[in-house]
Amino acid sequence: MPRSTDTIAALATPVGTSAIAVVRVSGPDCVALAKAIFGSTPLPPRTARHGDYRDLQGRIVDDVLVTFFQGPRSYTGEDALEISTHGNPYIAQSILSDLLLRGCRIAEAGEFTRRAFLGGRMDLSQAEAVMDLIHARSERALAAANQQLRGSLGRHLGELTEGLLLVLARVEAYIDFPDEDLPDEDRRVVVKELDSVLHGTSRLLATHHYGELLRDGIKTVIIGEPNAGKSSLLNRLVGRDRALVSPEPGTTRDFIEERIILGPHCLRLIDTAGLNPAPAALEKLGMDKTLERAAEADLFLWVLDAARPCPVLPAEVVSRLTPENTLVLFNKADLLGESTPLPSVSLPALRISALTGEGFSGLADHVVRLADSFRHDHGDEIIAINARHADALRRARECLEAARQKVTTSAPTELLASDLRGALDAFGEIAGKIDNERMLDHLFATFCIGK
Ligand SMILES: Nc1nc2c(ncn2[C@@H]2O[C@H](COP(=O)(O)OP(=O)(O)OP(=O)(O)O)[C@@H](O)[C@H]2O)c(=O)[nH]1
Ligand SMILES: [Mg+2]
Repeated sequence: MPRSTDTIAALATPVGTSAIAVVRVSGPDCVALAKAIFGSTPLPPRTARHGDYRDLQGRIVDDVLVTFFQGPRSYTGEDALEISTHGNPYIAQSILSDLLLRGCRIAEAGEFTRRAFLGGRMDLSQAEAVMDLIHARSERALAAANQQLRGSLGRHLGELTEGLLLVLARVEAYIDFPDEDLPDEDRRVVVKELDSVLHGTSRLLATHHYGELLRDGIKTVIIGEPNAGKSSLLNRLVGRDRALVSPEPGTTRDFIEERIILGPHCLRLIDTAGLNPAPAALEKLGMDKTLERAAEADLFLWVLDAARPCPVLPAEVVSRLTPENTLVLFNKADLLGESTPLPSVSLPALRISALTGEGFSGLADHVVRLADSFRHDHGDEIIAINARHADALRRARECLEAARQKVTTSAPTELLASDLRGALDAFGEIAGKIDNERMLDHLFATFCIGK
């Protein structure tokens, strides 16, 4: 990998007043910079040193802690400095301006991580995990990011790649002998090995949905007839009066979305306009939005007024409700006697009161169980691929399926090998074994400056 010739610097903490701020520097000039700024004794690697930051004019800007990381044992793999200043944006800015005068350049978004990737410190799926780690909003999302950062996805892909290389070796042995066809026995072995790689690929691909849920939050749509207590439920789950509540049916017109943490999960909780079988014009507009949200929901909380007969919901909503994605909530339980029977429904149901909080711990437990069931079993590991991984895996699967077809129809081995190489390239893309500057620009542009 080419070594960077320029030294980059950036603020690694948010701009604002805080206890400390950290300025990060990486590149070949770090040793010289440290010497010029902090005096002549070389900084010992990986040891925090207290000292005065003196700018080019010799003025003390701040007393700081500086840590020198000697390449390759640093985040980027290059020599690097981390300067912890008092958390005053003016101090951090003064230090950055001084570093620029001394020849550094301001880092681009994600450039430190990009250097770590280019320097072989991590593969691309691990670089993405750094982003996931920074943005993780829930215990499960954090666990998945931590595992990916430690190479879980890379290991799974490594196994698939090895399996595929064996197949390719078997097939390529025959390419040099055009008169000899792949013997039937080898053909059978190749099909078996391809099936195993295909199975592994599909298993990884199946985790994409869970990956989306972990990264974006689980879209949990609250539905039900007008006045059932949907907004009251949202307010109690959010912990504040977020939505208007009133005894008048048809209070909520537009949908209202709030993120909440429920146990180890992050939910995107969406309160909607009540589903009224005979809506007035304005109510109808609100209901259309409810139907749109329902079409893309991951989970449903169907709120009913426990004292009223079970309402009829639109067929397009009912067809989406299953025991795996829906919890029926008989609300207003406080108005019922303990022994009052509830209407029977064919979906899991609970008695709750959005007014008193009755039944909410059972509600939380049930929703957590439903959310956990989206996870695909990979033993103790949480694999949750992102859209880029899914795109590459889909292409790999297409190539593998084409290859399998060719083996069974005795197509020329060159063509078979070409499909296998296509699948290998697609696997390689996930770890970043490709030379695609545009893709890297695009990917690292989503990082923050200083990361
Ligand atoms: N007693 C009792 N009243 C409740 C409960 N939950 C909601 N309510 C009352 O029921 C009425 C309707 O509540 P909302 O939360 O506005 O109902 P909604 O389903 O959002 O209604 P729309 O937005 O009109 O569809 C309000 O007067 C609430 O105070 C409950 O658990 N017990
Ligand atoms: Mg409402």
